[in-house]
Amino acid sequence: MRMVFRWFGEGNDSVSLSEIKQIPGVEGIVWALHDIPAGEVWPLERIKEVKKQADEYGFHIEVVESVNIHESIKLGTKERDHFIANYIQTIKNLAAVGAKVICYNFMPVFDWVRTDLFGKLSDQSTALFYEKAKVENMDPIELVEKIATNPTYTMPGWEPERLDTLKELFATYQSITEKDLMDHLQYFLEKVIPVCEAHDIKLAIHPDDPPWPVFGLPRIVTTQKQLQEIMNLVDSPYNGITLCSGALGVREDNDIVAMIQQFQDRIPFAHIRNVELRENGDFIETSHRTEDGSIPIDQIIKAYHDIDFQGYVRPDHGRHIWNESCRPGYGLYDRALGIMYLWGLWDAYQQLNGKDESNVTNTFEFEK
Ligand code: DNO
Repeated sequence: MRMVFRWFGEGNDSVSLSEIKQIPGVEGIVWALHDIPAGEVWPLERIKEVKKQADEYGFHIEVVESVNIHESIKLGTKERDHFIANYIQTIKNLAAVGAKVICYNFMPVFDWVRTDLFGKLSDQSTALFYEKAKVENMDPIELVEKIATNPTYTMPGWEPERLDTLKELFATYQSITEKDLMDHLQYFLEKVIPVCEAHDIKLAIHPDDPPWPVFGLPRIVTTQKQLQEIMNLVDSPYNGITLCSGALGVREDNDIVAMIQQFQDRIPFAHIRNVELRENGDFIETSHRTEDGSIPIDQIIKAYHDIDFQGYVRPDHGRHIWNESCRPGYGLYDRALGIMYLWGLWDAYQQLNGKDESNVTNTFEFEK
C-alpha cells in the first residue's frame, strides 16, 4: 500500500505541502492542473512546475487526479477525435515526468453530486451529505442557478463559468443511452490504452458518485458487473480502476471486498472512505473508522493486504473538524486521522501475518 494525499495546488488548497509532509507515511501527492479546461493539453512546462514543488518535499507526483474527459468524447460527437488527440498528448507529457496513474471519470456533465457540503454529524462536525429525495425532486437547472448565486456551493463540474453550457448539455444527453455511453468509452479506450502501454502509465476509471443515474443522465460505472464490462472493453492492465470504497459503497448490493478480489490486477489506485447510509436512502460521509459508518473499512484493508496490494491509496473525503476551513471534504485533519487509521489496520495485519502466515490472515477480524 503506497500512501498518497490529494493536493489541489499552490494557492488553490488550504493545506500546504509542509503540512502534508508531517502526516506519517505519505510518499506522494495526488494532483492535477485544475485550471486547465477539460479537453485542453496540459503543457509540459506547467507539469514540471508541480514536479519541482513536490520535489522540494521529497514527494513524487506519480498519481494524477483527474485528467477530465471532454463532453464530446462522452457524447461521441465528431469533435471527439480532436479531444482524444489532446488527451493523448497530455498522457505523453505526464509520462515524461514520471506519472504512473491517471484517474478519470466518465460521468456525463457533472462529477460527484451532494445536496449539502456541510451536513451536520452528531458530533457537530460537518461532512458531505446526499439527500435522496431532494435530488429526485430537484430540477438540476434550478440547482445550477443556486450555485450561480452562491458559489460556496460549487461542486466539480458545476463551476459558475460552466453554467451557460449546462442547459444545452442536458438537452444533448436526452438521446444518449447507457449503451451509447459504454460504446463511447470503448472508442476512447481503444485509442488511448495503446499509448498508455507504450508510455507505462495506467488509466484508472473512477466510479460514478453516487452510483446510480441522477437528473436523468446515464451512468455506467456503478456496479461490479459494469466494472467488469469496462475491464473487458480493452483487456489490458493499463485499463484500470480507481476503486473508491465510498462512491461504490453507498449501494448495498456493491461488495467492495469482492471487487478487490475480482479486479486485483486492475486496481492501480484506491480511494478509501466511510459513509453512513440511512434508511431513507440518504448518506453522509463519516470518519474513516469502520464503526463510524456502514462500510467495512477494516475488511477492505484486509482484502488489500491479502492480495499484497502494491498500488496507491489515498484517504478520501474527510469531515470538517476542529473549526478547520477548507475545501469541502478536503481538510487536513480528518484525512490525516484517516491515514493513521488505515496504517494502523495495515500494520496490524502485517504483524499478524508475520506471526503466523499460514492461517491468521484468513481468520482475523477486528472486534466490533
Ligand atoms: C471527489 C473525487 C472525484 C474524483 C473524480 C475522478 O472528491 O473523488 O471528484 O476526483 O471523479 O475523476
